[in-house]
Amino acid sequence: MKASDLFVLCLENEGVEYIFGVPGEENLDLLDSLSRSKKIKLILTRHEQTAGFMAATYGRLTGKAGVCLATLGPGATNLMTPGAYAQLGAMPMLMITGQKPIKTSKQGQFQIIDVVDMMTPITKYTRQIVSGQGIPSRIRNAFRLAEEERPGAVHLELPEDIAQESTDAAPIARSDARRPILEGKALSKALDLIKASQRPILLIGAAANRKMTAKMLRAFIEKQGIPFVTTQMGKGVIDEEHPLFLGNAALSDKDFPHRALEAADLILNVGHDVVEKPPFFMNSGKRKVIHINFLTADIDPVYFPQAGMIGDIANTIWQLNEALEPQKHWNFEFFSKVSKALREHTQRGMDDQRFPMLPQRLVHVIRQAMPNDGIIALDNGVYKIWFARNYPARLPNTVLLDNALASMGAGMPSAMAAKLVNPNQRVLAICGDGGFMMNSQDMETAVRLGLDLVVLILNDSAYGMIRWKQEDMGFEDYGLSFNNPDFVKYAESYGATGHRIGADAELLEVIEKAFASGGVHLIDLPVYYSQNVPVIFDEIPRESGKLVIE
Ligand SMILES: Cc1ncc(C[n+]2csc(CCOP(=O)(O)OP(=O)(O)O)c2C)c(N)n1
Ligand SMILES: [Mg+2]
Repeated sequence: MKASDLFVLCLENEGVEYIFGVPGEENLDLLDSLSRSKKIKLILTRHEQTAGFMAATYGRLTGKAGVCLATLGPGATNLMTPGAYAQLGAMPMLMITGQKPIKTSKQGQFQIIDVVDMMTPITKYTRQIVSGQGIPSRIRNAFRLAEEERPGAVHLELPEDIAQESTDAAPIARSDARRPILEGKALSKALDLIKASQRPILLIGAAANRKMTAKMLRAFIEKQGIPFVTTQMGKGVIDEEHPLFLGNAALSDKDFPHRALEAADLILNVGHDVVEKPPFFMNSGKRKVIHINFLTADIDPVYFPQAGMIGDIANTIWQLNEALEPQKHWNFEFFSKVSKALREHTQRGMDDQRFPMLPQRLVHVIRQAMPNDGIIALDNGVYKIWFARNYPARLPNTVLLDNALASMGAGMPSAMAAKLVNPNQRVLAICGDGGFMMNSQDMETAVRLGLDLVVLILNDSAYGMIRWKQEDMGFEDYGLSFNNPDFVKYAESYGATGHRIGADAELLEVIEKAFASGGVHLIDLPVYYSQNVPVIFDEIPRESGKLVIE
């Protein structure tokens, strides 16, 4: 068999459904083999970054490695950002790149950089395939590593002459190894700590979203009555309308959930790792932390947990819930105050209909437009903080945001992948005018794929997030404003539908209509960010700081 045919067979064997990419000359043998696959669909994009973000999001939502494809040199360098996005964000993804023939080459160093080496710092595994015979084991190992905890990016380089070889090797079957589970002594040590604590709290992070621990955690919270805080990437594991919800750690500190974490004497940290911006610092030494995760903790100056419960998270929570009874001396009075104050605060601005729109109001309108299972996919900008903080996520993986690499440009591609994976759910991309324009060319891909997708552009004609930090640091307003294209005409030129919002009351109506009519819609919404600094840096710290433990 031709090696490139075997390569495709091995991908089929892994259950691959899509390859997202931009092929180059060096991928043509693989492309030809792919053209005969009945199981894998090639999704051509207009930039490798889009392909990578889509593959990573596919992996994030399914737990199966998403696959993207690029050529050597410039194609491979364009995959660096989504590679880092998948790696930091723990999203399983395989990047495949081509290469000139490795045995003989007549082209000198034209387009050649050491791609395998370049991928080293942003992958779990990066290899050049040097023989057709090696294809099955390389692919199997790449998928195993991408998908195993902690998931991430892997890379394989398939050179032209290897793709053309003939080989008699065959795919290696997927192994069904189970994840290790919590060991008994770790359970009893954790039980001692929890029983001795006065004010335990749960922190729910990204890893709890990965493997659907929602059911076990819900049962745990119901039986024990321990309140919880979510991290940005832990949103939705437990319904954020739950009465024991104490807020999302969207800001770095001094918000209501941080006050709760500070007041706790024991944090049960479920699935948070330090790649996501830490919601609490351990250096005060006042609080104990139990690290509940698939793997032991990465130690950091701000994170060095005293105990670990290592193993499959859902199983750990189940074991813990069986062995533990709610303790009479647990005191959640302060947490109740936090809960009340948080709820009061997040109501503010909800009904303020001034225009351009306030982010607080925007979040409220979008929550009304989205059913519980509707998915919002956020790019990176100021609004991400407001959505993380004020948008109650009702179900797992319905708020797709990136609080790990926090790259601009991923909002619309991740929404596109979410729609492919969940064709029956509403999917809304929410992007700044800066972030949207970083990959706006792939509107064409969304239209070509016939996706039903609504993209909301928050228009402040600026890199607002940086402008806001600039203001907070006391600098002059400089170097962060730009002009935008006419987004309505821009959408139309792609065969999509464009809308411009001119008043508060129009937004909900336009979104409803856009979802009802199907196809790709672009909505240009003017936003007003100038309240960010007083609210985030003054009002929230002041009001949350008033809460005291009696
Ligand atoms: C690829 C990339 N470049 C730069 C940054 C730094 N950065 C973070 S937010 C931001 C501005 C975002 O502007 P926009 O998308 O318009 O959103 P806004 O904050 O204005 O709502 C920048 C430049 C980044 N996170 N990612
Ligand atoms: Mg902007």
